[in-house]
Amino acid sequence: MTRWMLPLLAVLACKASPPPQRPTSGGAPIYEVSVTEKGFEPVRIEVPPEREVVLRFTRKVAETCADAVVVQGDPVKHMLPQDKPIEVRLMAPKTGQVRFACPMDMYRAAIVVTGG
Ligand SMILES: [Cu+2]
Repeated sequence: MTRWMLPLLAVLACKASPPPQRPTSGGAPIYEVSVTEKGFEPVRIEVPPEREVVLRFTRKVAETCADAVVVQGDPVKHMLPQDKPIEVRLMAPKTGQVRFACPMDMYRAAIVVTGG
């Protein structure tokens, strides 16, 4: 290593930025949702208005009828294989909530718009 490289390395080291508060996927905040024996956890996820968000579902139990998730306004039934995170992208409305549930509509949860 030559002498002139040392200041350059110092500059590069300083450019390391702190990690974001919440992990993002293409700029959209990611919210973790687990599927347990109780169903979806958490059942209420507060999100900012009019913003694309990502729900990352991880099914942690083998025996559950929530082996898929249906999101209000989304015609696709998203299969949830065990222990494999599945990301579902959706748009938060201006106000109110977007519900999601197992295909039988037994386990229910929702993203709820708060603040601004
Ligand atoms: Cu169900």
